[in-house]
Amino acid sequence: MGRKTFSVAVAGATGAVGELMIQVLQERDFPVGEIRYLASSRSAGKTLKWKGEDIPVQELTRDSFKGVDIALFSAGGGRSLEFAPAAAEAGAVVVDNSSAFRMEADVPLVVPEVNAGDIAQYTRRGIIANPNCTTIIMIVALKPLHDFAKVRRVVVSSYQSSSGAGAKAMAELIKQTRDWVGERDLEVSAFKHQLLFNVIPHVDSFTDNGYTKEEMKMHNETRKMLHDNEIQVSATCVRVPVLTAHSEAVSIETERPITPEKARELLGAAPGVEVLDDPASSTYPMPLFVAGKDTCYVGRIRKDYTVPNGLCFWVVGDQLRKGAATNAIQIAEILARDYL
Ligand code: NAP
Ligand code: 3JN
Repeated sequence: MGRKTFSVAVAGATGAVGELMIQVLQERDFPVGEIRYLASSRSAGKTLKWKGEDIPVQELTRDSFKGVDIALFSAGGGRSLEFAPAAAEAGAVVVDNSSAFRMEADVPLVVPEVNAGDIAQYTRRGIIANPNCTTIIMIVALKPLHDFAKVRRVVVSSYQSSSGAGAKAMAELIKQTRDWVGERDLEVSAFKHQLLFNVIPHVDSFTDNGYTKEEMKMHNETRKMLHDNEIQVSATCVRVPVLTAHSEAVSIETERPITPEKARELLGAAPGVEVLDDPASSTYPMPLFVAGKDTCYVGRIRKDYTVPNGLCFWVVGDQLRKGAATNAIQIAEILARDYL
């Protein structure tokens, strides 16, 4: 008997995350029977490859999901709100990359290395939410430390690459670089300010408490996935002139003490994480070398001498891969293996 296959739709197929989801489905040999590419009317008629074959991109509509088993959404929150319920209604299980449903009580928010068991809750709405990319990269490292020492407080600063804001934002940083070299005026539209030669402490919009939405996602989503509403996360999210992969400087306070040696041992054994930590040889993770990888890399592990049970570390992950596409496909793999 042949392997069971699934009809898979990719909504947002022409975007940075969508294109990578298509690539990751192929890399991981996901059992796709039929593939359907969906995007805006602007892209209708274009073609994208699937295993060497040209597949037309269709306009995303409420009628796009007949016969679809798994619908992977990365077309922005507005499109998720409008079309994900229609996809679920048509019988598909939606894996949604946006924040549209992440904090809804009846929608599981899942990083397989952290809370794969929550996937079972998908039957309530037919939707599983993929967390925010910056949160995913932090939580894969936080989880083994939390299991051992119970994390109570996190202070994190992110260094987020331009592709986190989409394909056009990454292209703008490249163009700013070319225009600067060519002594031409620089165009600024993807971010509030020029990113080249700059860092911008502003990711997503500001909320009433002075934090940005991106920063509050890190707090709220971490609590939901760890099933712990007492953990406190104070984040400062910063855009830096890097093309791909987000870096994060993380300081944690734990209930029980944890030594750097124990943290290195736990992180070394944790799924989805690799330790790169040898200051003597200038070895630590950097986005230039993490881009394109599915693993999140941790280094600079040290005791935080300013608090009793404190630990600092540095974690870097490709936000388009583990932060979005790979995490979504890992969820789809569990659905295909255990539920569908
Ligand atoms: P992107 O490169 O700008 O791509 C956006 C995609 O959405 C394109 O395929 C676009 O199609 C489609 N789209 C836009 N308006 C549409 C409409 N009215 N109807 C149907 N499709 C429409 O953005 P991205 O970086 O891939 O991110 C997409 C979403 O994924 C984000 O909004 C966010 O919710 C989530 N996400 C992103 C990241 C990240 O690191 N980038 C990480 C986690 C989650 P056209 O090409 O036809 O315009
Ligand atoms: O800016 C980044 O580095 C990550 C961006 C994520 C993002 C961009 C637009 C909308 C999100 C997200 O995943 O949280 C959303 C969203 O809220 O859906």
